[in-house]
Amino acid sequence: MKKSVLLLSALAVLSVTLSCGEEETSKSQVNEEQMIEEQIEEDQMDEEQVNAEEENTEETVLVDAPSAFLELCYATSINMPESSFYPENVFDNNPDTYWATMPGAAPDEGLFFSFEEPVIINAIKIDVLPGSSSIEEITYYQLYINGSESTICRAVEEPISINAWVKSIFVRIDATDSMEFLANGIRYAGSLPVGISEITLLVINEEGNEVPLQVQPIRRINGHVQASSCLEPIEAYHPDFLFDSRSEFAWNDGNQASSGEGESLTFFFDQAQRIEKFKIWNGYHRSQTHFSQNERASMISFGTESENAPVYRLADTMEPLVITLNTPLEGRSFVMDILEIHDGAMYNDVVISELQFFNGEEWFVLDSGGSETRKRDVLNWAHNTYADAFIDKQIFASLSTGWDDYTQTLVLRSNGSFILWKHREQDGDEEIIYADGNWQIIDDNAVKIFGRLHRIGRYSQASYDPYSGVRPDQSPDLDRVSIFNDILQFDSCRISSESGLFEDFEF
Ligand SMILES: [Ca+2]
Ligand SMILES: [Ca+2]
Ligand SMILES: [Ca+2]
Repeated sequence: MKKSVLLLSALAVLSVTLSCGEEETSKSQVNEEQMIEEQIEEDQMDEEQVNAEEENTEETVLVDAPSAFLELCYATSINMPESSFYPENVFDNNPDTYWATMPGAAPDEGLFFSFEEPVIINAIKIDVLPGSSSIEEITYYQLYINGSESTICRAVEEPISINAWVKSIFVRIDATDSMEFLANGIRYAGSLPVGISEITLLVINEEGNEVPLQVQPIRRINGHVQASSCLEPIEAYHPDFLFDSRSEFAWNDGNQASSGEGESLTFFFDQAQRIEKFKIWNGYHRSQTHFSQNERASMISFGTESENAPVYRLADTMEPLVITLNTPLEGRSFVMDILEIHDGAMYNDVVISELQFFNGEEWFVLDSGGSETRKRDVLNWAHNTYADAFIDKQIFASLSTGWDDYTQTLVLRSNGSFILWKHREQDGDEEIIYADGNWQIIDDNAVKIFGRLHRIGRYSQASYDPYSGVRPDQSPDLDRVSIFNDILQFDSCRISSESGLFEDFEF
């Protein structure tokens, strides 16, 4: 609870009304009507674009059903084969398809999605998979609406009230059916995945009725991407990260001594594609610090391999940029040449975080299937080391002495990402550490973690009355995001931080 209170006050930027099971009054009717009119237009466009050969044809939207395009959609953990368990399965109106985590992965895993334009969402209904011999059941989850944390909700069948403009939602799994609430160790020690079959977003349609929003996914097209160079370790900066829907994972050029001018990306699709526009998350979106310290592309060319490609200028912003091509292109391969860059304050690496293409009807990305190969390599390594005990599992540690209390969790995932969270309250001072990013193997007893470190601290003394729940000054004394790395040493029962970032985890 302390965690929720502090995070809410420190992180909440947008005011969002959210409650588990309670109804709230709605927002501006005018805005709703405008939004619905736009959605109707989108629906009519979609209706014209129905292709009988494409899958999901039977779920194609009715003319009067409000719809919205996804901008990003990813899951922090995906079971293999990944193509069977993609997060988009929660939006296909089919209860038999679902997103599932890697076996044993549950607490702190989640599913993120954002819309191109904010949508007024009345309520959200999340259908978790019931427990069985092959599935562990989710019992509690937490919603982050537009990045703001809400209270933890029990996984029930009834919709949860939202009543707000929604740009993004992250559903974080908090607890599962057979989880034990240990003070230290792996609290979900089983080896089953958890899953969600459907997420239904309820909106008000033109007639004033509550109806499900038809969510339009980003299509995945098979192919591969080749970069002129890639920073080591490649598994942390791979060009596949251009298309993983995670804006904080990016491709970095590999020539550290020289600028990114002259670097290039070539996109190969298994079948010919039409491209009218592309959307680019230019620079490193892991944090504002990552963005400014690395290079961004300022001028690029984009075309098919056989022609003189037109040149486009890119603004220096963390907002995604939509570039309409001078002439629509068709082909199986396309080249993006980086001609000029915006200087990085620290590094000579040009970075692009995310790319999408538009074919006139829908947005699509390139799916190489490479993440599964990299995941299998990590699992093979783990199976021969003590890491086998904790890979993909949340490790929990806590201590409470009255004057020094802490809680911390760590997940090292087989997909090469990690998340570390720590809350400490010591003699009236409070500090939260939130770190995430990539990790790489050093040897059979050590890994290196690196990425973003967010520290929030409040060091006021006796002025806080814990019973009032209100602080005299809500702004934290420390709120800093930095680039960091650390070495984690591990053996058969313990993980330690070389830099002292966290207390030892035991498992
Ligand atoms: Ca489904
Ligand atoms: Ca990415
Ligand atoms: Ca470079």
